[in-house]
Amino acid sequence: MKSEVKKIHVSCGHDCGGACVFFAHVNDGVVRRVETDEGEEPQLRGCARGWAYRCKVYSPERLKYPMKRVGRRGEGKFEPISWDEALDTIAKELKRIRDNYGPSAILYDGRGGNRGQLHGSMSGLRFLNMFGGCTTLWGGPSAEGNVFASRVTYGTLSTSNTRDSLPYAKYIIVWGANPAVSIFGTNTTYYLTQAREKGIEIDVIDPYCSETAAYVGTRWIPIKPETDTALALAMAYVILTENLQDRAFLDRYTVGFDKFRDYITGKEDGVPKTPAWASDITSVPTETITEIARRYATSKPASFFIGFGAGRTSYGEQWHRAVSVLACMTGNVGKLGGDAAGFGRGPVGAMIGPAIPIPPNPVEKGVSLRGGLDIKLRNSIRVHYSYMWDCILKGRAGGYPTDAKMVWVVASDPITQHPNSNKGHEALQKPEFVAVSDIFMTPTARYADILLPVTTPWEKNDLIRPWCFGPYYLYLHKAVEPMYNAKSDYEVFKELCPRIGIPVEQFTENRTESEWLRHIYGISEDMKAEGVDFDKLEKQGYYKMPISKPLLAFEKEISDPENHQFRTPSGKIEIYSQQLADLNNPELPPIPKYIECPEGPNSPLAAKYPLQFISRQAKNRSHSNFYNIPILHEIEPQRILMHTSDAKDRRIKDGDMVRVFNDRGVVLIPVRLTERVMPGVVILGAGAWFTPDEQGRDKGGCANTLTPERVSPGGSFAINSCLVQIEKE
Ligand SMILES: Nc1nc2c(c(=O)[nH]1)N[C@H]1C(S)=C(S)[C@@H](COP(=O)(O)OP(=O)(O)OC[C@H]3O[C@@H](n4cnc5c(=O)[nH]c(N)nc54)[C@H](O)[C@@H]3O)O[C@H]1N2
Ligand SMILES: Nc1nc2c(c(=O)[nH]1)N[C@H]1C(S)=C(S)[C@@H](COP(=O)(O)OP(=O)(O)OC[C@H]3O[C@@H](n4cnc5c(=O)[nH]c(N)nc54)[C@H](O)[C@@H]3O)O[C@H]1N2
Ligand code: SF4
Ligand SMILES: [Mo]
Repeated sequence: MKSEVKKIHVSCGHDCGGACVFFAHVNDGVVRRVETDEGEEPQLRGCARGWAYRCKVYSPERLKYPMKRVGRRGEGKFEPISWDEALDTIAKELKRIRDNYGPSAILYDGRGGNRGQLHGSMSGLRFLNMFGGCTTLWGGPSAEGNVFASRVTYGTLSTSNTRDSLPYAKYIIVWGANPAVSIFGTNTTYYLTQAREKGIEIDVIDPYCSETAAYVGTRWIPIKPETDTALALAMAYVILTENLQDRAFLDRYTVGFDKFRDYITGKEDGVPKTPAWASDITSVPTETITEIARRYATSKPASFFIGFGAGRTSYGEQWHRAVSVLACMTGNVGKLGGDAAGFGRGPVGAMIGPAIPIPPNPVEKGVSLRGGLDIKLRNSIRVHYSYMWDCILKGRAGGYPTDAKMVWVVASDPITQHPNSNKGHEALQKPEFVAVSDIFMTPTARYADILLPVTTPWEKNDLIRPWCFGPYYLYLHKAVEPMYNAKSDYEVFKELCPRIGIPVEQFTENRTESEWLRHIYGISEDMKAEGVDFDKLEKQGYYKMPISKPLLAFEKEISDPENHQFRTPSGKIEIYSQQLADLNNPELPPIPKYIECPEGPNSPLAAKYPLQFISRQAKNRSHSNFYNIPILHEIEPQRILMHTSDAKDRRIKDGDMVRVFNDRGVVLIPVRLTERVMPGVVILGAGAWFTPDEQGRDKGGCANTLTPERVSPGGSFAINSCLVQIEKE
């Protein structure tokens, strides 16, 4: 008799830009094949990574049992041990370190490798805060400059319409974004395609002629990395001097435009921000600047599609602030087919808050960081992701809030994903104890003293929020039993409780996994306000909100300003921010300004390292996830892209092995010569695993071998402000 095939709802659960519907066909406890969303529109259809997910779950490289290190840190030599030994050792070290040095000596790097609301790193934070607290990290590598700018300008991160608003635009500028690869909400490219099919012009501003430019773009506008603010300011100049601005909108909804105008015209500093001025900086021709400014101001409505790439720069928040001002000058905020160009979270389906409840961190007692702009306060209590290595090396003597004696990495691969991997290698030699929980032997896992094997999202139940943009939620069902000896993170922390004196019921509240998920829904104001039918969500694995027309951000603030103020101190959109003026930091001016980057083509370092190096998301990876899935390498082999003219002087041919280097490290990698990247700029896909040879030269193609730890004044990872040289190997 044939055994029954069950269709179980699953998804990838990583931080990939999307959250798609998949069904695993399970028979005799094994997933035989997968199927994506074939249901009602809009379908949430998956990408190649989702289709290849079976290769991940059943990968022979899965960590199969807990292990202890027997070689040097980083060498990757381990010996299997029992779960009891692993958990007893971690419990002993946790207690020893807390009792000898205080809980702040435990540095917790819990990140978004798993975006589940129950499992992943959040359950660890619940556990550690019950245990006495820990030092955590701040400064999301994604878009901290954007978060900062959006809070200043709009007082919120929810600034975007639902994506189905895009086809209503008359003109779209995709800027520092590549949604054809980075997804940015599962259906984004679907709606951009609809716009394109309607004949809407889509200009793409990027140093790289991205997949989005190639697929839906009508024009690629190459720009030097780091200079986008200058372009935005010159567009403002054109709009202003040609009197194309929406004066009524500015008067009614914004504060401080007059101060911005004085800066743009040069009244403030003697430098008019003309297209010629910006052209010198950006290398975008003056005619193009004038033309896109006019077109953006006169096509009503017009929409920016803003990504995070240009924000991951030395003064990334200035660009984010500047594009928001353009959206205000043209009255595109709160309009169907328009866009506020803020952080971009959608009006529904955000679900940022509800997760397994995390008690207050005793280490942060008395300090509230919620929504605050005070970077000094943040740094006094947490460590910026970019500075994790420096903090471990220098500790309190270096001005950091902790002398980290224990590092626990959960759902994170900082050696690959944080800047300056070689410094990471040095730093991870120092702590007294390092624990890592992961699915695979990642570059960071190689440094663990105790390494714990965890389950993939197919081996547990969880809730997943849509990637910022809604309007839907996913309930992931367990499709197969945990592979080998793997446990979920939640299970790991639960089993640690009795070992360190936390009653298990305190951690579990006597809830099963599915009871937790229902509870998370129960405490989620968002989900209830949005009318999410939890029974339906649980049963079918996804819940698409029935919306008959696009939902608009700021609709009420725009239609009824008397009763709906913006959530800024002035109640209006802040082109000039008094909060920033009060910070009195010339690098965070109250109006957006262009500030030249310290590691760019005009800096002295360019004599030695003349090429600007940027990284971007790759279509075969979700950050470091999927790097070890061979079939996905075929989609996009890891190569550095270089303009043909830059290769000529260096006598480099397409496919040659080259050395990409600066003072921070060396990457050995094949080169791809192309016209799809600007001269003077080279670009690499992020997320390839750091794989040093005996001389410490990375052969894995890891971008962060080269990137600086610089943080923008608003908190952005400034990894796209990076200079390198390339030579033929
Ligand atoms: N496939 C895939 N998709 C992902 C992810 C992934 O790992 N893989 N990660 C997800 C996550 S967590 C995030 S935060 C987002 C990140 O989303 P983004 O940061 O928007 O994505 P990137 O690809 O890094 O950058 C977007 C574009 O910006 C360009 N760029 C870089 N520097 C500059 C600059 O100075 N100026 C301009 N104008 N453009 C510049 C790059 O060439 C790229 O085409 O992506 C999400 N989507
Ligand atoms: N140079 C450069 N660096 C970048 C970027 C860039 O564009 N360029 N992008 C930045 C961005 S936007 C981000 S968000 C960060 C992402 O940085 P990270 O969050 O560190 O990266 P991920 O690769 O998503 O996930 C880390 C690990 O989580 C593991 N994992 C997956 N599921 C689970 C689970 O359930 N439990 C546990 N314990 N582990 C699990 C994966 O196997 C993986 O090793 O990287 C940043 N770094
Ligand atoms: S990796 Fe992300 S975008 Fe691709 S199928 Fe999985 S959930 Fe969807
Ligand atoms: Mo991110």
